[in-house]
Amino acid sequence: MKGDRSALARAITLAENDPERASGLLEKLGAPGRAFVVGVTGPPGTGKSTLVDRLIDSYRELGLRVGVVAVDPSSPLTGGALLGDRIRMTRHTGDRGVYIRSMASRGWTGGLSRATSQAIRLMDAAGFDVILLETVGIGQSDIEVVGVSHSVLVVMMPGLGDDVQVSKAGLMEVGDVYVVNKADLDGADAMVVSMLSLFRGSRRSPPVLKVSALSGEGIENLRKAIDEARTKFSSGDRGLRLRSVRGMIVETARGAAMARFAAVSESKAEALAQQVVDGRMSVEEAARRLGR
Ligand SMILES: Nc1nc2c(ncn2[C@@H]2O[C@H](COP(=O)(O)OP(=O)(O)O)[C@@H](O)[C@H]2O)c(=O)[nH]1
Ligand SMILES: [Mg+2]
Repeated sequence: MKGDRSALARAITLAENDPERASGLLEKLGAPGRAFVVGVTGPPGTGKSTLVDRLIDSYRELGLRVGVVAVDPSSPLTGGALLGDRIRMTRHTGDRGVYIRSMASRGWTGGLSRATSQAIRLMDAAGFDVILLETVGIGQSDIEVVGVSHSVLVVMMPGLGDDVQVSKAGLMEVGDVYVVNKADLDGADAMVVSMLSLFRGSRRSPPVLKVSALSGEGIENLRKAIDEARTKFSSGDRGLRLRSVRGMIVETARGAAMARFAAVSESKAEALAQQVVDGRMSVEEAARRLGR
């Protein structure tokens, strides 16, 4: 809470390795809600990490302290999971106002959702003003992690096979701002048009913005779009706070339930299988017992 970076690093490692013990620590931190949390999701390769890197600069120019949680193990921001979380993108090393942390991809099912939520609360307690959460938007659980955010960016790029990807992956529901990145490539306008047509006829009409994370084009515009929510957040908007805290509760409970299930299933399943094979129990009954 004094902003000690090595204490923060150790606390996040604890959340990754032993979320149960981390819970004890988190309970002493008080209510979350100082930091504004921006979720960044979308299919792999659309430029999320590059965009996050740009947003770091943009918020630093405003004098804000920025924390980053990247659950994409291949993130160039963090040097990838193989190199470990000590390796930072050199551009930001030495800037005490930036803290970048990758979360190991192992344990997706065993509670990365909980560890991610915990990491964000730890960064919040450590005094960061803005927290950027990058997650790969492919599976349902990957996407749900952004539920802890006050604003969610869905990042797309030209030539993705447009609308199909977005609607299939469940990305239609989660975004507050839709970003068509790689505007320097052909097909960006067509992508914007097809994104807009996806929302025609739905109740929502979130902004669809064209940017190039590579050149920096459109980044200020994007930050201003995000700032609408940040301004609301800063003025104490209860709806935004509820939304993020609700996400934290859900992700924490989901992680705990998965961990509990993983712990029982191994030992119990074998015994139940014996009973099913011997014709003493149905698969359905065995599954009910296993889930209990
Ligand atoms: N042409 C172009 N390439 C980009 C842009 N943004 C990112 N890229 C490239 O797209 C690739 C994937 O970027 P990355 O940020 O790792 O994507 P992520 O998987 O969504 O995090 C990298 O080679 C980037 O250099 C952009 O605006 N224009
Ligand atoms: Mg990435």
